[in-house]
Amino acid sequence: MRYIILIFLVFLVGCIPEKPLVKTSLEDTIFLPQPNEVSIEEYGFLFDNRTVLYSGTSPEIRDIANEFRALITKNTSFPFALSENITSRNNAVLFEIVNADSIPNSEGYILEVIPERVSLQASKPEGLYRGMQTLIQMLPDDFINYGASLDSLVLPGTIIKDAPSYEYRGMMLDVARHFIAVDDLKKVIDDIATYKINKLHLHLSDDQGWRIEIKSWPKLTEIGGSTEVGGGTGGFYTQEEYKDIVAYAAAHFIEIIPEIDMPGHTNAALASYPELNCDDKATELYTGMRVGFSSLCVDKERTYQFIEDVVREISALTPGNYFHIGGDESHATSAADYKKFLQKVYPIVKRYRKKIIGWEDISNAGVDSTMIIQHWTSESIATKGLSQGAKVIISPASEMYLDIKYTKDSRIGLTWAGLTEVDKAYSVRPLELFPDVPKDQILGLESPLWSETVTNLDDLQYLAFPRLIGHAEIGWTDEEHLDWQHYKYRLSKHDDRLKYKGINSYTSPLIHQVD
Ligand code: TNX
Repeated sequence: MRYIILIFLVFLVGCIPEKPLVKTSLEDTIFLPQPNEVSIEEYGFLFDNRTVLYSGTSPEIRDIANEFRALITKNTSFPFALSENITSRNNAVLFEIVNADSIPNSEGYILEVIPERVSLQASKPEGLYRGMQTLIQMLPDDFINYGASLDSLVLPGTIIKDAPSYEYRGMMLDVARHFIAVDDLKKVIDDIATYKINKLHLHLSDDQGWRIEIKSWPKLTEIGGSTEVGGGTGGFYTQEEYKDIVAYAAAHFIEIIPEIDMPGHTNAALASYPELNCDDKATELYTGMRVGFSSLCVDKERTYQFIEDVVREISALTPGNYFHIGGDESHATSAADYKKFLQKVYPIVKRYRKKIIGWEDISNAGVDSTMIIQHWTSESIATKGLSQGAKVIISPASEMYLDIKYTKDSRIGLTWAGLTEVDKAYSVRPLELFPDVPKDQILGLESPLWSETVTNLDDLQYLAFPRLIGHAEIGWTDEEHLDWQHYKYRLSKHDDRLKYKGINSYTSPLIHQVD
């Protein structure tokens, strides 16, 4: 009897039709950023009714796998069942955590697409998440963009071994000059995650607005949050909303970095509380675009209580490692006061166990090797900070400021740093900027979007895309693989995906011209 069953089973297995081998190429696949090691396999992976998705038992990885599953099941009739335990490595899509010895970088991953399986491996969930973005970019355009219902779905054969060049790959949004609503912020998070960006720095306070609720200083948002550049109604994030943003970003493996700019860029606070001013008189709210006219009162103890309260409340809401203290353009503070002020602020931030980031200007007040300076305009000031052991985030205005106009005809944007077409934005090379600095002192890159001229999501997207995509590639892809012609070609083929995602990007003549 046993034999009969066995023979029957062997017969059954024999009846399952072999999956046909499908020849594929990577020709139509557009990677942005370009992975660091890509090899081509002759045959791709064909999904069918019996393809199973494996995630293991960790809820974090199940969530990542489920995100991929949702994409596949939306446009196919395949059940693509999710299973926690691996029963077969055949006809399977596997999301797996492996030992850090084989994939040391926490964001690194190995993606193998062969006829038998799609295997995505990483040593940490963030590596799987980054790898999943690569995998999504391999899905056919018709499928992703137009939701074409497919009976056959093939992923091109490849083996990709990938890891980021820099650990810090960020975007900054100035929510102070013009407020950005929570839903718009979430849309931005969705979109930047595609390009493997892992930090979102929020510039939460400036002369024109204070944008985060501080329970011990409620007038900051009541008064300081009530307007913006141009005199609109402004706005602010309640602590609950901020927590929601932090959680939403974390689900995209993006860390939120809060910035409270000080001692300058503080008019909104000075207008909210008379006691923060040396003369005890509140300033008027400000809705213009000038910089460098405001300063906290450096000699008052109350100022440091204020800073401590703000740092304490925001740090408690922010699980990430960093706190950005601004420190730029403090033209209304004397050099001596500026130094005195920052030397008192550093220990406050350190007490809340946050790593200090400041604009490169803080190098003038002295920095140490636990701190990070953000380079934006002066290589010599940044070099001063680097020689004191600080690390640097690269954001040179002329290549990386997303608020600078593309051409003189751009409908919005500023021009103080020149004009930044898409090719210029792609030309930043961190190692060339600071050739004498070891690579590990360069933490990474960040693209700031100041919002003096940005009034809505359309404006934001127009200035950020596609320049941000180029910066994301420079942060991820090793310098030896960066190539403008190749990038330009990929960007030109990427337009449809941007449109499909509802990203109102700038169409540059440079990208669409043939040369
Ligand atoms: C300079 S960059 C500033 C901002 C402005 C920006 C406009 C920096 C640290 N400060 O206050 O919004 O230029 O491009």
